[in-house]
Amino acid sequence: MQSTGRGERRAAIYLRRPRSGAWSRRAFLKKSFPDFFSIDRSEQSTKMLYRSGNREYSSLLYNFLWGKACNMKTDFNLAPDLARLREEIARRRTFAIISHPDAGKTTLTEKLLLFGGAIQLAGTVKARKASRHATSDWMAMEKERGISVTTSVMRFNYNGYEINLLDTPGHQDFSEDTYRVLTAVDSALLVIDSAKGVEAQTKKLMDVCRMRSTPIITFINKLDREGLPPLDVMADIEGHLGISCVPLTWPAGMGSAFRGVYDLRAEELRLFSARHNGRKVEDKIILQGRDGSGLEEYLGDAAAQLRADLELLRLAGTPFDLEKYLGAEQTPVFFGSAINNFGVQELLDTYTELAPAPQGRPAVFPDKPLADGTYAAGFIEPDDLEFSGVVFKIQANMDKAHRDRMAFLRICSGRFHRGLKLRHHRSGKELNLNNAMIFMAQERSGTDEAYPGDIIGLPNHGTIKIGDTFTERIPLKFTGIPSFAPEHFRRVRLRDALKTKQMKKGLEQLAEEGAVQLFRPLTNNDYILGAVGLLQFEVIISRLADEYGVDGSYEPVNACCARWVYSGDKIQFEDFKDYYRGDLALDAEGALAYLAPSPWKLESAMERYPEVEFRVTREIN
Ligand SMILES: Nc1nc2c(ncn2[C@@H]2O[C@H](COP(=O)(O)OP(=O)(O)OP(=O)(O)O)[C@@H](O)[C@H]2O)c(=O)[nH]1
Ligand SMILES: [Mg+2]
Repeated sequence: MQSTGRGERRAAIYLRRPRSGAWSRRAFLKKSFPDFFSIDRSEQSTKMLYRSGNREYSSLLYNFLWGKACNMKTDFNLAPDLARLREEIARRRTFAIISHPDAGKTTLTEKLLLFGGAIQLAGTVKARKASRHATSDWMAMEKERGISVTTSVMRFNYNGYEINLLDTPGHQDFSEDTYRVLTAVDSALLVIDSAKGVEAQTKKLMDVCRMRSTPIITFINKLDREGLPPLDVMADIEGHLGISCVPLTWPAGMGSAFRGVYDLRAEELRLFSARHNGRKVEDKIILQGRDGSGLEEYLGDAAAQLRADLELLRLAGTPFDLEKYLGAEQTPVFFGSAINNFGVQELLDTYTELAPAPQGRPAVFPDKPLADGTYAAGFIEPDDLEFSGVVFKIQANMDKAHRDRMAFLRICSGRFHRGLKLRHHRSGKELNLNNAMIFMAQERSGTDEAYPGDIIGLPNHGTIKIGDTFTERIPLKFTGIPSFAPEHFRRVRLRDALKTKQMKKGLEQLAEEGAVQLFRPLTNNDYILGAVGLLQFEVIISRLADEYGVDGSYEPVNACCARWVYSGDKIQFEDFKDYYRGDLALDAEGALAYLAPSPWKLESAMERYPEVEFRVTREIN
C-alpha cells in the first residue's frame, strides 16, 4: 500500500471536541483537517470520498474520526494505528487456486503447504488405506472420489508473508462456490494440465476473473507426463483466454525426458528428481547460466533444444511488466510437476513477491438511499481504520462433534481483535467476537488478531448468511457476491419416515450454504431441491447420510426453472397466485418462487401477468 505520508501527518493532528451543535460534522472535521477533508468537487458528493494528497479515503475513515471526536476523553493520535495496519496489509496475500477439474489444484495446494512449512509430509488426493490424504480435500465424499467438492481455506506463514490460500473445486457443478470465492481474493493461481491445455471450465473461470480484473499467475502442471509443446500451451492460453503469457521458467524436455526447468530471471537450471516420497526435495542441482557447458552434461540431447527455446524467447518473448500483470493483461507462467514437488518453491517465492496485497472494494451505504431507488456508493480501502468484512461462504458441520456452522468472512478493512464488537447489518444486532477462527482446511484454531485479506470463521447457528456485511458501526454493504439460478430440480424422498425432522434440519442447513436451494410447495409437504449442477444432488444425499444420519433418495419433479416473483399490483398478484398455486413454492428464506414446468409455461405466465416481475435470482439478502 503506497502512502503519501501526508495522510498520517494530518491524521496525527489532535482532534478537539466540538462545542455541541456549533458545527455540522463535516464542517467541524473540515475545520480540524482542512486538507485531509477537502471534499473532491469533481466527485459526486454521494460517493463520500475524501482526499489527502493523491489518496482517497472512504467515508469509513471520516465516520471513524467523527466517532472518536465525539467520544473522546483525551487527545487522540491516529498515526501509529494506521502505520501498523498498513504494514500488516502489505505482508498479506490472499489467493484462490482455480482450474478445470483434475489439473492438479489440490495436489499443488498440498505442496504449497509443504513448502510453506504448514505440513511436514504431503498427502495425496487418492490416498491408499492408512496413507495420508491431501489436507484440503477433507470431506468424506472428497476423500472417496478424489475430487474437490467445496473450497478449503488455509492460512500459513511463508517468508514473512501471511498467506490465505483457497483451494477451489474444478467441476462446473460446484462453480458457484468457486465464483463466490473469487470475489473474496485479490489474485488467482491458474493451473493448466500440460497435456490438455485450456479446457472448457478454464475459459469460464477466466471470464469471472476478467470481470474483476483479478491478476493471474499460471502454473503449467504435469510436465512429468507427455504433453503439448510448451509454446503450443502458451499460444492456447493467449488465443483462448485473451491474456498475454510471460514465461518466468522454461521446461527442459517433458514426459520421460523431463529434466528440469530453467529459471529465466535467475538464469539457472533446476534439475528434476522424482525421488521425494511426499517430502521436500533438497537435492536439486542448480547450474548457473545458459551458456555453461554443464548444460550438455546434465541434459544430454535436450540441451540444444533448451538453448534454441531460450534464444527464441529472448528474441520474440514479451517482457514481464508488473503493471500489466496487476491489470490482468499479462500472466507470468511457471512450469513444473506438482505431484513431484517440482517448480513449486519458485512458484511460491515469485507469487508472494508479485501478487497484490489486499485491495479495496466497492460498497453501498444502505442508510443513504438515492432518488432512483439505489444507494450511495463508495469504495472501502483496506487501510480504513474501521473494521469491515463480508461473508462469502457458509459451511455446516465442518466439525461433526460441534455441529456448528461456520461463516467465512473476508476482512476488507481495519483490524480485528478478540472481543471486537461488530454490527451485523442485516439483523441490526451486535456481535461480540470472542471465538473467531482461522483455518488449515478442516483444522481450526482461535485467533486474537487479524487484518485485511485474512479469512476468519465466525461460528454461528444459522444467523449469518452469504453476503452479510459486518462493520464496527457504519451501515455498509459490500456488493458483487453473485447468486445463481437453479437449473435442475429433484424431490427428496426419505426411506425412513421417522427421520423427517432430521431431514428437514439437514436440508435447511445445507441449503444455507448456497450450493442448493430448498423449495417448499404451497400445496403439499414435499421438499424440492434446486441446483445449478447435477453433482450437487449427489453431494447432498452423501452429506445427509454422513452428517445427519438420514437415508434419502430423489424423484424427478416437473420443473425446468425457478423464478422469484414480485409485484406492486396487489390484485393482479393475488390472481396470479390463485392461478399458479400448484407451481408456487417458498424458498428457505420464505420468498415466493414460481417453479415453471416448461419454458413455454413460463412465457405464457409472463404474458398473462405483465405486472408480475419474474426474477432469475433472488438477491442475496
Ligand atoms: N503425473 C502427474 N499427475 C499429477 C500431477 N499433479 C497432480 N496429478 C494427478 O492428477 C489428479 C488430479 O489431481 P487433483 O490435485 O485432485 O486435481 P484438482 O485440480 O484438485 O481436481 P478437482 O479439485 O477435482 O477439480 C490426481 O490423480 C493427481 O495425482 C503431476 O504433476 N503429474
Ligand atoms: Mg481439488
